[in-house]
Amino acid sequence: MKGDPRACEVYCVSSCGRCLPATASASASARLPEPQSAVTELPSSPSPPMCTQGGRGAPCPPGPVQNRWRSWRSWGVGAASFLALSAAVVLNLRFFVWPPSSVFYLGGSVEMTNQSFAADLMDASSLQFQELAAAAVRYLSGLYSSSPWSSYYIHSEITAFSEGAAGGLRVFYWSKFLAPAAVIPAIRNGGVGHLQRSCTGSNKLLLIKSEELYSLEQDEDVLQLLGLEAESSDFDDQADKIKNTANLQSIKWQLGFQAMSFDLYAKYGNNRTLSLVSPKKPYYQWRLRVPSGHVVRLVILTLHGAIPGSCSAHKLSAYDFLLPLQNKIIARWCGLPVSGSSPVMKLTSSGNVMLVTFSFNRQRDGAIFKAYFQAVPKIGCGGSLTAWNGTLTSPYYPSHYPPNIDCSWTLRTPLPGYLLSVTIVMFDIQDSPSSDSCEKDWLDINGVRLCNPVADSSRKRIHSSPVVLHFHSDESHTHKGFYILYRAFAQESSCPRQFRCGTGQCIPLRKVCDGAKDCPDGRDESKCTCRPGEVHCGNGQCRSHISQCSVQSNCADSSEEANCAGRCYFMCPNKVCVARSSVCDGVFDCKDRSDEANCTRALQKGCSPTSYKCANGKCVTKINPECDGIKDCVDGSDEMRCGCGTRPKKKTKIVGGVIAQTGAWPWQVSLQMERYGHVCGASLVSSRWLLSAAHCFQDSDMIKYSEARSWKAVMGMRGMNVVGTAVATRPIRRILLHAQYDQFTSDYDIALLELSTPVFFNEMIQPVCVPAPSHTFTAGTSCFVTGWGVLMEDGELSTLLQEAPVKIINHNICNKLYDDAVTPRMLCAGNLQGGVDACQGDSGGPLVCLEKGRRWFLAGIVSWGEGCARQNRPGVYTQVIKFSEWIQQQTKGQV
Ligand code: 4AZ
Repeated sequence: MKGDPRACEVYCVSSCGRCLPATASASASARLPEPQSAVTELPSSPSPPMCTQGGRGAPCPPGPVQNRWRSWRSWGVGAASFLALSAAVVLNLRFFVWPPSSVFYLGGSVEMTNQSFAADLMDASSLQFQELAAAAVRYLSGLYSSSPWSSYYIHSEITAFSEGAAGGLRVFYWSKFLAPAAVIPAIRNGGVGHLQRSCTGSNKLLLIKSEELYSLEQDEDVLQLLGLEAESSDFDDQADKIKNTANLQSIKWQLGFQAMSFDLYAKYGNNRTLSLVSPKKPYYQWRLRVPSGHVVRLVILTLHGAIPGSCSAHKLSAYDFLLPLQNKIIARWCGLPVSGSSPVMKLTSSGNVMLVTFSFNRQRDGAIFKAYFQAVPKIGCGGSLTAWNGTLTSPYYPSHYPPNIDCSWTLRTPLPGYLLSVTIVMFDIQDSPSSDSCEKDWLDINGVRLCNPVADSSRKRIHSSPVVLHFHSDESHTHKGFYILYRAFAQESSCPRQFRCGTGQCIPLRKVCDGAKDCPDGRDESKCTCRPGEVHCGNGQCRSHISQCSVQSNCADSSEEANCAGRCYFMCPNKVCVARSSVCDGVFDCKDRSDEANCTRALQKGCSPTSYKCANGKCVTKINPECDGIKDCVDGSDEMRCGCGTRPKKKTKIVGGVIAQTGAWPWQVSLQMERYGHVCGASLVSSRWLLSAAHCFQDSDMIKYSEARSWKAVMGMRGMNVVGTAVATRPIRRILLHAQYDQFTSDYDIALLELSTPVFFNEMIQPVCVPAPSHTFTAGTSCFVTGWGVLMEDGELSTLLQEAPVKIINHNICNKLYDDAVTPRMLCAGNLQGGVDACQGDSGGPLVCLEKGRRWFLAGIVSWGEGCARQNRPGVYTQVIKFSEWIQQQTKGQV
């Protein structure tokens, strides 16, 4: 590969053959086929012929190669006795001088970058094959002869060519060595560095770029398929067998060297067939090739007549290389009697070649094996996924995953505050021998490594976002892989604005680090790191102890004031302690309303919390005088900005709601992102401004929710993405988040969005009235929440706008239900029996109440809640009256 840092990879030499009492270095040099190293003129050791044909599966015609083979064999049998005799003599004389040597093989591949693949190179008898093979052999000899173990190198043979990854030509070869056992590890270990240096060399024909080298097992099949001899006195054994066997066919069978090879190439879009009918030979191999940038997919259709469980009877193997190397086996079947109409198995290679071999020890009749292969574009794996739900599979699932891959995925929820449930539906990967260590193939989910079958109880796990998965397959044996489902769900549904114990139990935030163990596992007190003199706020912050129970509330959630016992900021007559932030906030916390009496804060400036302040500074004590059709302020300011809150079109999901009539809620806005569609709701409050929830615009690692240009506002719409004539879409110019928004408590969950250009009002598009700070929405009043949010927890978004009637719930009652998580900036609405509520996707949308002047006022902004429509878990909204002044300031009075 061009610039590939892995160029010249060299792998361990790990196997050796039978030990021979040979004249190690002398013998090895004598057999070197290269002129520079030949000492004694013994015949070189060509491998027996492998019949390589153009892919049609025709029998190999007799020819010069076979003749050579015959002469080689007769030489071999004769030479065997000669060698045995001389070896015995040499052993006697020299055993104590030279240590015994072993034959071993390396199988490998190199890429010639200045050559390219051609059809002729699948035919070993072609001139082109022979020329390039000779050049490659010269290269290998040069490589080894300049290495410290040159004297152990015997020779190399080229077995196949394929398209290289770097656009060149890949050459597959094996090399033979004869070395004393003590030297083998040195070759194995010391070889790497040396080969790496040497393989940058080139000659006229070759520019070598990358190299792979593997040990070649002395497995009977491997030797036979490569046409290699078992380096031993086996000739004697075989001769014995011949003597005892009458049938010639059987003799041939037992002698081996009977492999037949077929070379096939499939372009993208073609299926090439492999079949074996009435096999006459003990070894068959198909060298499959596809264009570079593709992988081989082998589909095995039939595998008949096998003897179950017996690998010695026959076996079918698939390799991720063009040589039958043990460590490159993708899959192997030993006599599984499988057949039928559906594919038996689908395998995938990691590169653009695959070797399929079939070996028998007995001749069989009838169709044994049918398969086809095809080129499949190579896909990358892994990546970052941000979604509400989805699936994740091993590469090419349900085909077997390829060997030698590493994939990393990061799963994230689209919005913060959600958990991810990850379910393993199917898991079939190469087992590791020991269940503790996953050494072969494995899937790691957030640091937990899986490689053996997964128990049903462990299939589903809940994780916080992000979840990191890593899949590794080693270079051999692949399986079907895995199929995983993931789904994001609201964290709130387990512990809304509360602390979650290790046991899953929820406790109020204020009980965290309060010195008393509230969680059964003590987790609430386990990470209390405040310094001496500091107090722990419920949200995890540390604040000076002096501020506790003082006029200055320092914890964002006022939690430090919740346990103020005798040092209460404000004590109601009935001994209820009221936090500083709840005094004079417009909400009656004391039964006798004393916490809202005598308030001197700027907000009220001389007016009581419930009295309306006219533009001239005068107060009106009438409840909700604004826009009621009656002039209450002397300056008429209470009826001045009242072009809002009407539904011109209406003459007359939200969970548990109904489909809204066209034009029923003309201030309802859908906030959409280009890639994700509808994400949140909003309310139109003027021709230029929308109100929504701050939590809709919190960035995740993957998505910039805070970028105004990612959003568009769709107004005048009822059916999601149904673009009626009244529908208006506007890009967002800017998003103004409340500076005190706290994503952990959802306090100050409000945002203003400025449209890039003003929208024109019509009967489908109208602004809602923003209430004055003095406006009261009395508990028990029935109001409406609207939106396209999900129709049930974990359900789908609604396609038609939904409306649901919800009642305003008393602040104190709601706070009891939510363990004090409802701040003064929040308002609860719903039905304590459950059944009706806002839900995911409604966030940012309006909670509106109809006031006396038959105008609709924005009481709340959908913010949070524990699940949706659950009993005693009402919806929690941002209380708009708390932000009336902020809205005026931010929009410079445009609302
Ligand atoms: C949300 O996740 C959400 N039941 C909105 C409202 C509620 C719960 C969740 C209230 O957008």
